Parts: sequence; C-alpha cells; structure tokens
Amino acid sequence: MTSITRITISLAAGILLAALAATPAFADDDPPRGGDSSPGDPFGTGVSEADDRDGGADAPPAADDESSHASTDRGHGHDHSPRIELGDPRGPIVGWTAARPDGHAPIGVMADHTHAAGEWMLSYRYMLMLMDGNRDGSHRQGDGRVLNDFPVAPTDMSMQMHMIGVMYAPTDDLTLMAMVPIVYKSMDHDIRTGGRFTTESDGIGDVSLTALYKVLDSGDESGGHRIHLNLGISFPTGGIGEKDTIFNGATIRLPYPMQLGSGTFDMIPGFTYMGESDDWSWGGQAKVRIPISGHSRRGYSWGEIYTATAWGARRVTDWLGLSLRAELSYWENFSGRDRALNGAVVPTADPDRRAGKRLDVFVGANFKAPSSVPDYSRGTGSRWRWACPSGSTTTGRPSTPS
Ligand SMILES: [Cu+2]
Repeated sequence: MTSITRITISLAAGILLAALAATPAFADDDPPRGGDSSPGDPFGTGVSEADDRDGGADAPPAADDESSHASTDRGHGHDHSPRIELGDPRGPIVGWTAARPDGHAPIGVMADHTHAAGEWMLSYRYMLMLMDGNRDGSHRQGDGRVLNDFPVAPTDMSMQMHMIGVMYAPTDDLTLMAMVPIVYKSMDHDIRTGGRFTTESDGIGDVSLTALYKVLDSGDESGGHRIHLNLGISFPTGGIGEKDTIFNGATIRLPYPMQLGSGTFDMIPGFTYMGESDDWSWGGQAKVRIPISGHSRRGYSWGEIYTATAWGARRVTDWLGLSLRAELSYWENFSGRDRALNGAVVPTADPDRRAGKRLDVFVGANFKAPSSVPDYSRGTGSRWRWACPSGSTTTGRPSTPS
C-alpha cells in the first residue's frame, strides 16, 4: 500500500521587479517613458507620450524613431518598461512582447521568459501548499487504514516557501537565473496507540542556477512566438539531515518529505514556448529533474521528476490578465535509502513509496503596475501575480522547486 499525501490547496503569489541597467544594448528601446516628469506630463500618467516623443528632451535620440521601435520590440522581448501599452500612439506591437499583463506566464511557472541584453530582474514569490490525507495510487486511504499497516500515520502537511530570484541577461539570447528558496514545513501524525504529534523543519532549500537560451523569436503585428531552452543545475544546499522531537521525546531524523533538499546535484533540462495574439497569450513548458551525482551522503537520491504545463491567458485590460493553467507531474521512486529512516514505522520514511503522479488545474491573474508609478519611472516596472488551483488529483511530489 502506498501512502502519499494529497495536496488540497496550493497558493502562489509574487512580485517581479525589473531594474534595467542603463547600457547601450537597450538604452534605445527603454527610455524612462510614462513616469518621467516631463512638462507635458505633470502627473506622470503617461497620457502625453506623444508629446514626449515630439519633445524628447529626456529620451535617448533613437527613441524618437518609430521604425527603430518596431525592430527593437521584436528583439528585446522581456521589457518591463511602459513603452508598449494598449492604445500606444506609436502604433502596433511587432512580435512577442512581455510588456503586457499576460506577457509573463502564470506565477507558478518559473523561468518562463528571457531578457534583453543588460537587463536585471529581481523576483519574490510566496508559495503555500496544504496537503491532507493519504493515497494508494489514486485511491484515498483513511488514517485508520494506514494505521493498520504502520504504527504512525501522517495526516496532513503544510509547506511554505519564500523564493528569491535574480535574472540577468548577458546577451539577447542568453539569460541567467538564480533561485534561492527558503522553506518551512510542518507535518501532523496520528499514532496507532493513540495521540498525535507534529514535526517541523525549516531553512534554505536547494539553490538553482538556470541558463535560458532563446532559439526562436518570430512574429508580426498580429502577435508572436518564442521558444527558449532551459538548462538548470540544482545544488544540494538544502539540508537532508533535519531532525525534530517526536511524541516520546526522542529526537529523530525526519522522513524524506520533511527534508529541505534532494541532497544531490540535479540537472533540470527543459524548454519553454510562449505565444501571443492581440488579446490572448498561451504557452507551455516541459522539464525533467535528474539527479546527476549519484547517491547523497545519506545514501539515496530522488527519482526523476517530469513536469509539463500549458496555459492560456486573456488580456482583459492593460493592467489585468486572467489565466487558466494545467500541470501534469510524474515522479519516480528513490534510489537507495537513508539508513536512519525505517519505512516500517511511517510510510513517509519508505524510499519505495515516493513515486506518484498528479494533475493540477490553476486559475490565475497577473497585474501589471501602472506605468505612472513614480518609483518605477526610471525604466523599471513590476507586476504582481497570483494563482490558486481549482482541482487536483494525487501528489507526494518532493516539495522543492524543480
Ligand atoms: Cu525576468
């Protein structure tokens, strides 16, 4: 009998903040428009952009040329500036652009976009997962049923994650991304002989570095398409020797799902596609997480984790996009085992009860900060995104970003 926790609620919210360094690589397509306090735009509303363009005192010279915008729009996709808005007097958008509320994937998708040369981006995400109950395959198992086979049954688990991300693009085709997760986990248990107890762990998770390499960037006035390759490496920075005290006062090694990382170097190859039309956008991402350094010092490694997701989004206004996303995951059992854990006591300590699969459906919203926010008037922008699922099936996936 497998015993796998089921995720019933998961929430993600985040803020993406771009700080665009003033290098020549994009100075020509990212003047501090909209928020700058030019005489024609005393309230920083951006409504007098046509005046800016004519006056142009604050803008680099190249920004005055419409044709240069048409070409740079295409080449510099991840642009957080307010340059391209609905009703922009400059005319049609050419090709794929990030400068719209649905120009980024739903918040749960990492590494969805690349940047133009010289751009930096800082992001913060908060994720909450509440998991409840046990499953054997896709069949729910009552706690009593689990206690028939094990002296201890996990009943529910919560995980919170704060994720700090930094992106930098040395060239238009190559973007580098670092992600640092900070994780809080808590798991409740029932004891066969009566009683309950809770274990907790927290700390830094597995830090990852990802190279995003753009291989397709095409489009015209009616929309565009982009594809990039993702090549990530996850480092074993998350603890796998976490301990806590249980009901009888003993301090024990926590079972696998309560550890903070994989304990191994993992490779995460994948690819991402994003497409756009006037009011719609869509995309997909597939990736796999593969341990590449053999067993960890505790004597095991995770199984491979396969993830595929696809989404569609509608631009409702120039600041709001609504999305629907599905994600399919499949993950294998562990190789080896941690000898400090006894899988006969609690199913979460069994390396052969780790595998599973899961389908999630998420609804989400992206908010794009108005271009007139004064703090962002120097060529920076921000957006807030959140998503929550409307349904799910089985889980048990190791709860570390992959
Ligand atoms: Cu970014």
